[in-house]
Amino acid sequence: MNDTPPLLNTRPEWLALEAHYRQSARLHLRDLFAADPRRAEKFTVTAEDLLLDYSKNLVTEETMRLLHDLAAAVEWEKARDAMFSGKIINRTEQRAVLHTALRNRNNRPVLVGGHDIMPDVNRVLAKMADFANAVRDGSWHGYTGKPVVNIVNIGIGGSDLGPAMACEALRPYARHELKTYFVSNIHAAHLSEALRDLRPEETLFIVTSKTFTTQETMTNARTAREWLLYTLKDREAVARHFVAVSTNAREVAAFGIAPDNMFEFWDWVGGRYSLCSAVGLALMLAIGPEYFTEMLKGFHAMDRHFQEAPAEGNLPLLLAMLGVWYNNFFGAQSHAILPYNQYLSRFPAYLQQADMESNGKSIDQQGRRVAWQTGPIIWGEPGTNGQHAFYQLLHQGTKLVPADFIGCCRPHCPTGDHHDKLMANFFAQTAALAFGRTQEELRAAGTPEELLPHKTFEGNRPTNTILAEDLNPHLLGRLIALYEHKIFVQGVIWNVYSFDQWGVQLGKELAGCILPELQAAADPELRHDASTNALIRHYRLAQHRGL
Ligand code: G6Q
Repeated sequence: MNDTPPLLNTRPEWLALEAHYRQSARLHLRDLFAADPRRAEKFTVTAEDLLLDYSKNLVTEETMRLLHDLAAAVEWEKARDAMFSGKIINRTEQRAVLHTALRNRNNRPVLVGGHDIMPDVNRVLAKMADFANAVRDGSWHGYTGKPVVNIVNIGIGGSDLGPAMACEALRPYARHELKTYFVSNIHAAHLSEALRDLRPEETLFIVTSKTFTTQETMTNARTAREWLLYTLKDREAVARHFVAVSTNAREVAAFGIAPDNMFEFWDWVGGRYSLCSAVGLALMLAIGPEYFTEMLKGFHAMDRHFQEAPAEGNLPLLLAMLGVWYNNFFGAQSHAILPYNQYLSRFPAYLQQADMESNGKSIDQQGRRVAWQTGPIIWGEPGTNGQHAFYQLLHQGTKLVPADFIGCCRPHCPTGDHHDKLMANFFAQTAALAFGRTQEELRAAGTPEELLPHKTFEGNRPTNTILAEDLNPHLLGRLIALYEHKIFVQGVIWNVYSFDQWGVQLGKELAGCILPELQAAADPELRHDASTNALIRHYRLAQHRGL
């Protein structure tokens, strides 16, 4: 039996969308809204208090039908079920993809190679909770008997961005006497600035690394260990001030971290999908096990929604299809994530990794070069800051930038009327982007003729509005899972492997080769290209001048 799927761009459903695009490219949101008073209602879906209004997109009911046809043709439901059931869907690494098991709150068995992984998941969660409670109530203390007041997570990429983003997002739920810091960059400034005002005897390091071999993390961890021992002077102190989150027990022990102080996870958890695993330890320490569990329940609720909601109301599926519409038919190169919530300031950066490392691929699952666009460039900043920076381009530039506006109805800081003002901007921006301002409107308002072209807003800029009641742990879980599953569906449509990341290897290997050349006492023989050779020589000369 030949199970090679047809090329995406030869599928009849794809060709139908291309034809539909040619017909609908001249549509304007002004006309679409004028023609259908029920448009907003028709194109709004909810899951609990999470509302998605996608009516300000350049779509008609026909567009949505055709997009659903495409999703059905690639059998997204079959692919989803394969992921949830633990099939080896990450074939280039021969791994199952089971971040959903980490928050499987109904505890139904999940089998990997015939072994139910739920007892392992629950055992590690319980161990994390015991540890978090002990640190938070002061019964875990440092080498000199002092309680921990500083938590420093040392990790990078998937071992940093999730807990760093979530600690910021859930700051109102955190214990304020415990300060959390995240050190990822190998630039020594990151570690030294974080440690500048900290006292070693009150500081706990979490070395978070799936492999425990990552250059940046291990270099930072070793420097942190020296910093600690410089003051505490006894290697035994390491056991009270360092814990590890890893899959590599051997390397953890070699570093001097006691096996009891290692929180394990498994190779079926991808780095960028690992927040619900022990990688979330810094977050659990900050907000406590109860709120952490609330977040897991939120993830689980969205997992269930993704599995059970009908296609027309399935939020991750809808976001995925709308993204495909712009990415593949309108030629949009990027997608903006614009949270109107300061606590979500790291959310765009988090999604940047989740999306771009997952779907930034150009080879399909059969090893052929794709002839269609895959993952977009993800970027963004919190509103309203972005309005005073890059929104000019969104409103009047030559590029189409679809955007997700994310906001909450209730504030955590009910100070004056800040929140109403924030949200007035939130609603205003999507309306301005969609409907613009016409020359007739400007003329009627007395705008001088020569300024008319400059002050005109064409509108027709597509946005999704994602609105929730308030930013709590449960919502954060749902929001992250919403995007995880959106990314998953897009990977299925584009027929790429979303759970590997071979594209990060080459640079790492070359850096490994260049490092000894930078450090050699005598001028090394350089065998790179002319540009890289010259740059290395320049660097070495500058270093010597500085001696
Ligand atoms: C994420 C990637 C990557 C990874 C980092 C850190 O999906 O795999 O960002 O998380 O390279 O790796 P370690 O956790 O092994 O240090």
